[in-house]
Formats: sequence, C-alpha cells, structure tokens
Amino acid sequence: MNDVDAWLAQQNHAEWKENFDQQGYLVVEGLLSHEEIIGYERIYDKLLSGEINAKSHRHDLGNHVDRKVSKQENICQIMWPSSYVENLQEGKLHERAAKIAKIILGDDMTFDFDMLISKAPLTDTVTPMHQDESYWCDMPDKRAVTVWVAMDNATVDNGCMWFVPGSHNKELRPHRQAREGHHVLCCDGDESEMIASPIRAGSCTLHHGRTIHYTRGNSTDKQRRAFIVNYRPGLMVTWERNHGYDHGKDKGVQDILKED
Ligand SMILES: O=C(O)CCC(=O)C(=O)O
Repeated sequence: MNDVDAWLAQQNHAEWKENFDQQGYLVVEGLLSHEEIIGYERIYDKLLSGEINAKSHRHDLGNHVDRKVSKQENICQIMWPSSYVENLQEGKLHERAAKIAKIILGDDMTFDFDMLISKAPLTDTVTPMHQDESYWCDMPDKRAVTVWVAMDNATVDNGCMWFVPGSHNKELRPHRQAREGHHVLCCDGDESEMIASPIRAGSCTLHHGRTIHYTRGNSTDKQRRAFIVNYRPGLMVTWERNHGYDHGKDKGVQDILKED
C-alpha cells in the first residue's frame, strides 16, 4: 500500500457517502500524489498533442461557440483514453476512483467509460449547465458517478466545476442543444444556485449523473486539464451495451477502420 492508498483507507467513508447522498457531489483532496500526477500528465499531453493519435475519439465540446483561438478546439474532449494507452485502466487513478465510487454508491459500481476534457489557455468557453443523464439512454437504475480529476489546479478563472447542491434528488430538467445542430446540451439555470469547487491538481470532485453542473471558460494563460472516469452498476453497463450504447467507443473504432 503506498501513502495515498493508506490515506484513502483512513478517510471517513460514512461522511463521504452522507455528503454525496445529500449534496449530489463530493470533493476528495489528494487522489494522486505529485509523482503520480506527473505520470498521468505525460500520457495526457501525448494524447492532446496527437503523439498518441486519438483523432476519431476527439471532439470540440465547445463547438456551440464560434472558434475563440484559431487552429484549436474551444474545449478538447477525448473519449476513451484507456483504449489508447495500455494498462491505463489498471492504474492508480482508475483504481482509487473505483474504490470511492463503490463507497458512495455501492459495491456493484463498475467502470463505464473515461474521457479527457481540456480547456486550453484563453479559450474562454463555458461548458454549459447540464445533467449528464440527459446525454445517456434512460436506464432503470439511475445510480452513476463521474470522478473529475484535476491535472492542473482548477480555479474559478480556468474552469473548475460548479454544482447545484441537491439537484440529483429532483427531476431531470429539460435539455436543449446549446446551439442548433450541435451535440452540446444545456438546461436552464445560473451560477446563483451553484457552488464552485476549486481543487488542487491531483484532487477530484465526484458528481451524480443527475447533478446539475457547469464550468466557466478558461480565461487564464495556462491550461486546465481534467481526467474523467465514470462508474455505474455493472448490470446497467451491460444494459446500455445491449441497447447499443457505449459512449462513442465503437463509433470511433469504425471511423478508424474507414480511414484505413
Ligand atoms: O470539464 C468540464 O468542463 C466539464 C466536465 C463535465 O461536464 C463532466 O465531467 O461531466
């Protein structure tokens, strides 16, 4: 057991669960040590720079806004990094995120998908207010948690997460396309009902699939990178795959095959 694992084991798990149950989100400091962050940064930057080619799983999550800085996405989203990097899913980030997911939502929580969302310097594009559930198919068991791990200190000015406390226990708000014809969804709401969660690099926030959340744009001259892992009950992962839904994994593979 290394220091972080020992630290995780000593935390007040009942308090984590209670906070998550009540608020629909949770902050966990220090998920990764400084050395571990450096290892993940190497992988992250190879995916961002294209040294590892993830082109067919790469999207502009900020394409609802006109391009802010030429030649780059407003918000870079890379789905399924673990399908590009051998053994990534067996690493400390996934291992610890899965442990916390099980503590707060039950032992049947299983890995569903992972992604990277990076806001480059001065791209200043918000991720609009939304509930993740609005992107997914309507599953019988709604338990789901997103673990959002900061690779850089996440601040209000570079795009830390904001949450509407308790929104996971209310109805799903109606969602619409943030811009007609674009994939990005949004719902009504504003910052006055939200709480900002600035965190240090290596720390994480966790939110329920129904918790309303959002991030401001990155108006700073440094990047804001997040490594994101999602968990839901194993039976529901099977359910969604049986209904043809794999969070874009296979679509990406089909695109690669078409290129060959
Ligand atoms: O990183 C962001 O800007 C948004 C992240 C998000 O919406 C999510 O992880 O569900």
